[in-house]
Amino acid sequence: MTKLDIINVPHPLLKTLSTPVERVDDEVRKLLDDMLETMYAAPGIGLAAIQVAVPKRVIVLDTAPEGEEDRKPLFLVNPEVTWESEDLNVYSEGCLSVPEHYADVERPASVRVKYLDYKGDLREDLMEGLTATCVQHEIDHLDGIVFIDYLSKLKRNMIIKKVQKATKDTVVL
Ligand code: GNR
Ligand code: NI
Repeated sequence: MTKLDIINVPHPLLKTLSTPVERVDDEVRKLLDDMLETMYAAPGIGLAAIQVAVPKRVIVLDTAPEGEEDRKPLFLVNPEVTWESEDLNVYSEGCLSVPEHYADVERPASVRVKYLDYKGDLREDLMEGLTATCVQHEIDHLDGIVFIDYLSKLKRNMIIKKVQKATKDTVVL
């Protein structure tokens, strides 16, 4: 497995629409494996392929607490929300492409998601709680949306400036 580099805002790729995968072959599975390693190393609870500069509709999730015994990663190819609850949830979201910034985002509390799994089988699952929040955050990435897009232009621009400054100041030893 290979740990990949994560791109940060305002990278133009983070605004692009990712393309559906035609079939889950070994190349897609290799991408899923590398994304999982990258997500665990970050560490994060979700990752969309576009965050590692690959414009495919592929995401990985694992919302189990870090250090938990048997972690259960979810691999989702071509995910689609088929139902969303009327009740909403507010969660203080973060993003590996917007390091060290957090903001409240309101989303449906539960969603049903249709997707192809690691084997390429079609599945549909009900997701709730943090998993529901996270899967919607990841599907947004596939549509070129980052959580800061839900904030005011002023807040968004301030965060982008801070991320740019922080990454410019990073000295590579
Ligand atoms: O690691 C992550 N944590 C998180 C917390 C609240 C809501 C969404 C997330 S996803 C994020 C990893 C990431 O950037 N995925 O795209
Ligand atoms: Ni993110």
